[in-house]
Amino acid sequence: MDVGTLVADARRGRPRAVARLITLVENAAAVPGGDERLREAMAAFATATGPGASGGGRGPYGARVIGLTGSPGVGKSTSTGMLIRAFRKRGRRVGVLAVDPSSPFTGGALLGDRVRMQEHATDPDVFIRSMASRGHLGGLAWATPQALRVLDAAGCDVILVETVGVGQAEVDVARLADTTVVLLAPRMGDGIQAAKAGILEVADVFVVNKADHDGAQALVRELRNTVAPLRGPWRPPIVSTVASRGEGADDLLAALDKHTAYLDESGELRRRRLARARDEIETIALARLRARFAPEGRERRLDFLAERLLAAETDPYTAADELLATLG
Ligand SMILES: Nc1nc2c(ncn2[C@@H]2O[C@H](COP(=O)(O)OP(=O)(O)O)[C@@H](O)[C@H]2O)c(=O)[nH]1
Ligand SMILES: [Mg+2]
Repeated sequence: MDVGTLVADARRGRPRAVARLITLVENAAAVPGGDERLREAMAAFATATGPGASGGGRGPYGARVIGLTGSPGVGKSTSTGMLIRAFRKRGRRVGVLAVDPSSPFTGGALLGDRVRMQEHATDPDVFIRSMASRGHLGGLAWATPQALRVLDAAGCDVILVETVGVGQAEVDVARLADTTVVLLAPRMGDGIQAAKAGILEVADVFVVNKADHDGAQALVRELRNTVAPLRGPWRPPIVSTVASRGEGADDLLAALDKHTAYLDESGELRRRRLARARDEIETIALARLRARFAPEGRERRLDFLAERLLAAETDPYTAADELLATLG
């Protein structure tokens, strides 16, 4: 199918076109330099999703992007399901991007669309997609913003991004999201001490999930003591939930709304989206730069330079200059 048709169909919210475009993003991430058809699609979407198009002045994406992060097993997928229901009750069109390989959404990119989300499988206003973090172009940092553009073009009002529960991705989601939800749960180690370094700092909203378990109250108190001394205009609220029973959905939604209002009023939304746009451009530029070495035999060139550096025949700066000199 040609890109023009895919783009038009995606903008009509046709799930197959949305799925195919996200597959295009995923596959292009494995190709040095990306994919020309994807470039065409992104060009079409970038102008269509700007203020005044679908966004109505809401910024580069019309959709609100909400990131959910936290350790594996904390309840991110379950909470995502709870939020889908809550936003659907409000009549919102919801996109979900699950980038957690251990997520029940995942298990093969296409399969993941269906697993465990049967409830929403026939809902034309819910798009669920998992993404694998394969690829040479910085993986998800390269692919996720483009997948967001596809979902936005499909008219999603809200996009929930469930992150990989491990490694740097756990913190990196904050650079993609308007609002970052950090989930914690009791019995997951030693409370907030066990939380990955840096993750508490990126929270706009805290969720203490599994509030049906012992230790939830203590965890809330511990968090409150951590958050209390925080200065700045936004102090992250702490919401208790039992996601598996849908309890706390209203409180969570209220906290998310409050943060959205804060983002709007403070100008922080614009600041975050500018930072996101910068990241997006830089990531693509660096990937394209890297790809330009490839035809020249970058690997061979690098091997050669590495040998010389090891043999003390050059210094790393000169070697880097020589590598850059092979660029056209
Ligand atoms: N008791 C209890 N179990 C929960 C709750 N939320 C999720 N779970 C369970 O915890 C496990 C991990 O949840 P999941 O959403 O897959 O976590 P993720 O790895 O963060 O996505 C699943 O078995 C869920 O059913 C909760 O609020 N209470
Ligand atoms: Mg999960």
